[in-house]
Amino acid sequence: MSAQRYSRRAFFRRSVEGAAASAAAAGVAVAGSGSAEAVAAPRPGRRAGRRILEIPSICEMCFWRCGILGQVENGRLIGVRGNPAHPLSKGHLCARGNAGWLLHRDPDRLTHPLIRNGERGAGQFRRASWDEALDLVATRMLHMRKQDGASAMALAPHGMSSFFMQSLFRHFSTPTFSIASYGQCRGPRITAFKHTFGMDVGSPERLDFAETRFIVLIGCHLGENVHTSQVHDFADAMARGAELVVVDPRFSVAASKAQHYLPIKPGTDTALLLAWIHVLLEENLYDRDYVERFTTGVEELRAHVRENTPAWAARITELPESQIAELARRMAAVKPAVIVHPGRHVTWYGNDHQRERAIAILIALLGAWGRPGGTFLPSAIKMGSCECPPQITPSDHFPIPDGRYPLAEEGLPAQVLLEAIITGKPRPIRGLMIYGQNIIKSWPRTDRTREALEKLDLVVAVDVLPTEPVLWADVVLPEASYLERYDVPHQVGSAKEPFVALRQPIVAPPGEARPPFDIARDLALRLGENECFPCPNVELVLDRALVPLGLDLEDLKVKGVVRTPAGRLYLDKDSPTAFRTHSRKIEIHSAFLKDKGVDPLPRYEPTPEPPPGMFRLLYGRSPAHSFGRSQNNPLLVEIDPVNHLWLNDEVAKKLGLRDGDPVELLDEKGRPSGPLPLKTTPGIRPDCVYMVHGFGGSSPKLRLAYGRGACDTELMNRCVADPDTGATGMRVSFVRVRPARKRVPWKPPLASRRPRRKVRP
Ligand SMILES: Nc1nc2c(c(=O)[nH]1)N[C@H]1C(S)=C(S)[C@@H](COP(=O)(O)OP(=O)(O)OC[C@H]3O[C@@H](n4cnc5c(=O)[nH]c(N)nc54)[C@H](O)[C@@H]3O)O[C@H]1N2
Ligand SMILES: Nc1nc2c(c(=O)[nH]1)N[C@H]1C(S)=C(S)[C@@H](COP(=O)(O)OP(=O)(O)OC[C@H]3O[C@@H](n4cnc5c(=O)[nH]c(N)nc54)[C@H](O)[C@@H]3O)O[C@H]1N2
Ligand code: SF4
Ligand SMILES: [Mo]
Repeated sequence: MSAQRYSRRAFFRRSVEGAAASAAAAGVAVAGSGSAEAVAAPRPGRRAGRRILEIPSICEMCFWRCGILGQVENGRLIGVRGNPAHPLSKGHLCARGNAGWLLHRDPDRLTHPLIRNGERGAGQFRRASWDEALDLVATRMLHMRKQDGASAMALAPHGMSSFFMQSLFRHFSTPTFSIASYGQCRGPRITAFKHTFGMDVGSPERLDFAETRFIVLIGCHLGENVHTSQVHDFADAMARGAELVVVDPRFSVAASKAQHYLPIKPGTDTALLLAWIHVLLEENLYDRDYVERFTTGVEELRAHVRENTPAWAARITELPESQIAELARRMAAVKPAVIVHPGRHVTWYGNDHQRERAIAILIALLGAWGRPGGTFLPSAIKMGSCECPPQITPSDHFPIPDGRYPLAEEGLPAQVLLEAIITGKPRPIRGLMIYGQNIIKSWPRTDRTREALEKLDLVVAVDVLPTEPVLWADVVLPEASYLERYDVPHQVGSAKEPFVALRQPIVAPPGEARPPFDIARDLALRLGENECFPCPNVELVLDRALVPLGLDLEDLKVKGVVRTPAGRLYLDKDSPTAFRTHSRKIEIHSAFLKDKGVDPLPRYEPTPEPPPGMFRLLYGRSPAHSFGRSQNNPLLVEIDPVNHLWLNDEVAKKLGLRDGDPVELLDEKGRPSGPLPLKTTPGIRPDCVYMVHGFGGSSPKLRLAYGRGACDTELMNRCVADPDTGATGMRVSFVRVRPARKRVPWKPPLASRRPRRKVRP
């Protein structure tokens, strides 16, 4: 079945079928030396006698990593469905997960190593052999290390497949990593929770939707932000009668389900949180037993928030004072069964660590950490030490100049990396390997990113598609996609049913694309890092890692996922009080932070306002897309072909713009965005506009993604780093709106209308 013949109806039917046909996993059998295969049960609408093998693996259309069953007929991948045995998907996949298999046969896939033969950035390449490409990378890396030291080669990794390359870089050099999942995503949350509770809230977040009575979403737009099981858990909690507060300048899908919608002034959430904390303390509504037993520093907090009254917060947030106070009381009435979702993409205004600290402290005051209906505790999973590659602790760290970002704990902030490339200070960085991260679309200030890319002596891209940063590479290494490779085991202790799942190849990669272990090991050998990968193949690595579970790779290939024993989910009165913080308590006031020169209690820091005639640029997710990585998928493009610009309807009227008009945005330097259709609505505040991130592709080699809609990142010519963690605050750019000068080049391209192209093997 080709992508072209795949109608939208069939697509939806597929997801419905997927949920229903849970019997299929029962017929598990091991097939010779190949992958484990299950024979699918006969399905309605399918020709009798078709033999479809189902191979369990893991989705990577986003980082939730649901369980999939890859369906193979006569050696060809014909689809995927949710693995009913997998705790994160329970037989369901979202639109992206269902459509993701088309990546395997995307006609624009990278299939051979490439070496640049034009200007840097022009995307002109010639085909090369793996030997030639890896020799070139290794020679240049060795040369740079000799000339400029061990931190001269940096890595920008994202996603599971980069694990092996990260290990190699730890062996080869001072790890100079800039990781999107920290710097542009969860960093301030990870750090804030670590310094409050001794650990992060986890991924998946350990939120106890099954027992909760009250949910607070701050920004976090569940329903548009889709993580299959979390959205299901959220919907179930609502069906059971949980009360929902949504705080968002935009009337999101979640807001439409809420009893209490708070259209907050952007960037002022910390003030709201401090006022809630104030009410809990002043009215003695917090969980006193819990706070006394498990926490430290509440008296300092009490003094600290004395002035942060609901009236104070009302002026800042532009929300009603009475509503602010009342909501704190309602939360307190059902504590500890309250989820205050810490959010996931939290790098907003550059004061984000303090906002996340305020959320963590609110959770502590409600006694909701480690308690039913709040947050449950993680379970430990004992895995083999993955001796191959052996994990080493680096002896050196890349220095961050001027004592900035004292809490930058996981990698180098992007701006420090770029500064070092551009200025050579505090140490020169001359090479960059971009591994599964689109640094052109996911880092603001694209001009600065491009300037840095121009300066480098070596740019290597390891990717599956010719996305924007790939065009800047000197050497392109095509990786096998998530459907075509093994990765390290996916161990999840932060679920109520902890588990270990396997990503395994469902089909062979196209052309000469190679799996990540092979790429990293072959490069390691060329760099003389022979001890980095003592195992000759990834199967052996996985076998060793699985030993403590009493499993070997063959078992896990068949099962796809195994449950591991759950630990204690909740704190109780006999629980030990030792948390993994410096004081062994939940740190409301943190002496450690104070020592580091960081506010020991959260403080509200205002963010600059848009000048007259301009709007703050806000962005979020479409349920049918993942950033830019889904934009070349014909089924997903059919569901959601273009992003819209949300603009307040009264404002639109004043500007003479109507719903559906093609508009464009101008950044602060007057540079226009791509055209996109206008959505006028009362559901957004007048001071901001909103669009979905990921559209507006600028790589002509991605034929479906190219030039469709507008790219939020191209408009972000400001970013404010969080002073504590260095994470990239990106809701600080302002834009103007005007009618589009160019026609909106958008025709809904039914997948069936997509021009037929030769599909490479
Ligand atoms: N379908 C889909 N789902 C995804 C992803 C995807 O690409 N596609 N990506 C996944 C990833 S990696 C992440 S990190 C998450 C991100 O998802 P979230 O953690 O939900 O991200 P946010 O940035 O909090 O959510 C955007 C919302 O914040 C609102 N907002 C903007 N400014 C403010 C403000 O100042 N205050 C408040 N209170 N709200 C504000 C916006 O209006 C919008 O509704 O989504 C994940 N889920
Ligand atoms: N403007 C703006 N910037 C943002 C965000 C935003 O909402 N707006 N969101 C932020 C957030 S929360 C996040 S998590 C980041 C996400 O940032 P990224 O991870 O950079 O996002 P993607 O667009 O998915 O880009 C991933 C790159 O990896 C490639 N890729 C996909 N699969 C594979 C694979 O299996 N192997 C390899 N080697 N490569 C692969 C894709 O082709 C693409 O080039 O962006 C952050 N930056
Ligand atoms: S939420 Fe969707 S895209 Fe993300 S892993 Fe699950 S099925 Fe895949
Ligand atoms: Mo993210």
